[in-house]
Amino acid sequence: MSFKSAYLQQVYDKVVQRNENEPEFLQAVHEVLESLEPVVEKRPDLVEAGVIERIVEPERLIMFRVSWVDDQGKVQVNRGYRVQFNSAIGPYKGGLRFHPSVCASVIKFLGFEQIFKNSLTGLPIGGGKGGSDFDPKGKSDMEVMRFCQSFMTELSKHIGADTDVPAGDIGVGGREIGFLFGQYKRLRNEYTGILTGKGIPYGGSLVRTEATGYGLCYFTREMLASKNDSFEGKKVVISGSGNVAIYAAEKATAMGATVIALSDSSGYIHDPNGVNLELIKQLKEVERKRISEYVKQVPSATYKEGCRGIWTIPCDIALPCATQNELDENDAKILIDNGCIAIAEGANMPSTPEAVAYIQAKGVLYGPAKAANAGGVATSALEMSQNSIRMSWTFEEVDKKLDDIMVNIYKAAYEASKEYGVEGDLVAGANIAGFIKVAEAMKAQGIAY
Ligand code: NDP
Ligand code: 2IT
Repeated sequence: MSFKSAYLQQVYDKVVQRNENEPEFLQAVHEVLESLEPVVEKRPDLVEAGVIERIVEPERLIMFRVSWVDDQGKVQVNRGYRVQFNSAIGPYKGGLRFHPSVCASVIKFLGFEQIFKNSLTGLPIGGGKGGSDFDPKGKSDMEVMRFCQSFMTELSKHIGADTDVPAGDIGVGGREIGFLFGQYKRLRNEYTGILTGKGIPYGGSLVRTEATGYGLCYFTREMLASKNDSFEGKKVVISGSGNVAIYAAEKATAMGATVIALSDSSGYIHDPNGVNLELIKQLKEVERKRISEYVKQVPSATYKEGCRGIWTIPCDIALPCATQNELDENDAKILIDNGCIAIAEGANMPSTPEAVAYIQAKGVLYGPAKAANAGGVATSALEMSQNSIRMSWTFEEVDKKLDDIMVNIYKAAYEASKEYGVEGDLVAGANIAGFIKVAEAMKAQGIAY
């Protein structure tokens, strides 16, 4: 865990001291600081402006009580969070995650990653993230509504269309965004683009639902094209079966691949004929059922308990789209031994640092999350633009913009890796390209944040 630069070591040691019980946050910071070694050499002006010390400390972390009443009339209490990490290049922007594992460390790692991801999109959005340890699983629609209303009652004091614009993430989809938006409007009597991922009838953008998964495939297409290859005829394994996984599967299929496996936190399905996506959407998006239900309707497919086993299925391309640290070094070894040629991340930080090092050492194509999954937030920024001008663009227009943005992110990450002497290392390239823009803005704006 040591850095070549004594300066970076000192910055990191201080981050550890301040945040010692936050492993996910430290993991995310360590990865970015490692990438910044050549920047420290080349840009003493940024070091002098203290940009690196400042960027690892959130501008603000809000933590609040969310109390609500369940269907039995019993009072429940959850904890809510919003980290407003960096506003150098635009209003804080990033999703809300509702999952029992949510804690300050998880929210801070996600918010920190979001700074660089949002910068890479080329759009004017800063870094933020939020959520709660509330578990929407098994809750009725009315319970979810009451929770969302209570959550927004506090959150509304801290956000705004030009200040901080949340969206969805794990456990927060169209239903939750609708309840959150309704409550904001009720409290403020204001109809503004305060959230993204809204329904189409009330200010949402076409393609936002599909954007992260589609964008991931556009990015992966660029990686494959660098080796004169494509999705055509490839076998693809995708973890998760939520928003990102479903639309990654849809686009990979449209590009000529066969998606043979999907999972949830209980287990995974293997369908060598290619998963039936209409059925998956019905089970997951409409009925909110477990993925194990799939094999009841497709007897030729198999289901196995435990989500990690999905990486033992031989495939050409693996797209982790569930959660952090879901793919470790051993999983990476199995994938690569079985012939996998490309791994691109739909989830945030799904691969452990050891897995990333192994994949890169083997020369397998690797698309890091910050770059590969930036299509969701990029399309959120397009939703903000449409809300501001009170217009809506067609599906084709937004999809074309998304595709262009993903191509540009690939180029920016590749070019930065070349310029800083690590050609082809997209982890370093994405971190550096994302960092430089934010750092220049922080330097220009003076030292108070
Ligand atoms: P969803 O809630 O729609 O789906 C999450 C999926 O991941 C579900 O299949 C869920 O299974 C599985 N999952 C969640 N937690 C775990 C866990 N601890 N272990 C195993 N499986 C788990 O979320 P999204 O699809 O929106 O998000 C997936 C990932 O993509 C996250 O890392 C998110 O941060 C990232 N992301 C999302 C974007 C978006 O626009 N939505 C944009 C960029 C990144 P189960 O139902 O059993 O919990
Ligand atoms: O991790 C992410 O980029 C998201 N969950 C999407 C954030 C957004 O504001 O659309």
